[in-house]
Amino acid sequence: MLTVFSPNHSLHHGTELKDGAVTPSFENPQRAEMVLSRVRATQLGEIVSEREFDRGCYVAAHSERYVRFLENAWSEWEVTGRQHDALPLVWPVGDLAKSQEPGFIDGKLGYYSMDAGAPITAGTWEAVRSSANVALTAIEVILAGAHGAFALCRPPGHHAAREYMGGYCYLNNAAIAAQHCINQGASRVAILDVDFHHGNGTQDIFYDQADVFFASIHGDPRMCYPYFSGNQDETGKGAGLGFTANYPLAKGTAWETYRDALKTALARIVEHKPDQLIVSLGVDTFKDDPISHFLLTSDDFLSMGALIAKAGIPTLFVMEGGYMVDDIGVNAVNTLIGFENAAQPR
Ligand code: OKP
Ligand code: ZN
Repeated sequence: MLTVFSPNHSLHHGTELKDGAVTPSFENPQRAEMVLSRVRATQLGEIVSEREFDRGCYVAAHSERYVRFLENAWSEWEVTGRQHDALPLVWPVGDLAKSQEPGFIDGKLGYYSMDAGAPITAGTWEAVRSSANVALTAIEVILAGAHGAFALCRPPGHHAAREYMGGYCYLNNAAIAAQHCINQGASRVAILDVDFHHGNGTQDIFYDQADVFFASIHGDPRMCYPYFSGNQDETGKGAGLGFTANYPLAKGTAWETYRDALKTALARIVEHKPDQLIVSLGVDTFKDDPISHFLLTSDDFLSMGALIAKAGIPTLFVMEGGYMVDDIGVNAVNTLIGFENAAQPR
């Protein structure tokens, strides 16, 4: 299987607030390098660089003004004389209606975010747009007839909604790839999100669309980040009603229970008859992940890949989370190898 990778990911390395203290983010550059070395070591296939796409491809999944905010945020922050990462500190919740965009960067940061987990640094925009270009380059390989491809994206994307960033995510790489399929003529697409955390951003982007089916398996939001979405009763709205499916699972879930949810989600996906499947591949469901609470083993990822292959749909894997850096390469690539070994070439 072909892998698309951009070295520009390393331009983004931020901090986060952990238990009230500023620390280096769990979402660090080493993550992508570990996955890349494993792709090489296992000879998964060719590795190519991303190509350029115009911003219209990002605006297909986000608002124009949000993309402009991301593009300009660091320079607007820097000009105020601050050097540390730009982090939001105030949000327009409840009755503080989001009627108009603030004129000052500190206001904009809150206006366009769900949490303080997506720091803006000097290299963030360059890394973010390269990550989206990685996903777009890889989906074009699928559109050209490949049965599988791997977008080694970093930063990840699934918490990024049409108009906000959060949880290490800025542009929603999987959503951008999915909408690209539709814009290139696909009738229906499905997105399967197997990251430990609910893909609230992807859900937001496609919530009222019937052409993109979204299924997410994740830690129950009553106990797990992002807390405010991912319940089973969230199934879409308007024309999109019935085209979102959530499978929240308890902390401590291991493979057997996870597998049943995965089979159920895949059955719904097959029923949708998508032309393409995009997998938001977070491997933070791993038993030793430092910020998550499922118990999957490295071998379970082989089984996961095989089950996904059995759906028989051309599949793009898009890298999302996974924070046990020592094992992230094995776990991500095991999913791809499991898929390859079980896939029927077209
Ligand atoms: C991004 B992805 C919980 C802290 C949560 C943010 C997690 C973002 C995860 N103790 N911090 O879905 O892997
Ligand atoms: Zn995650």
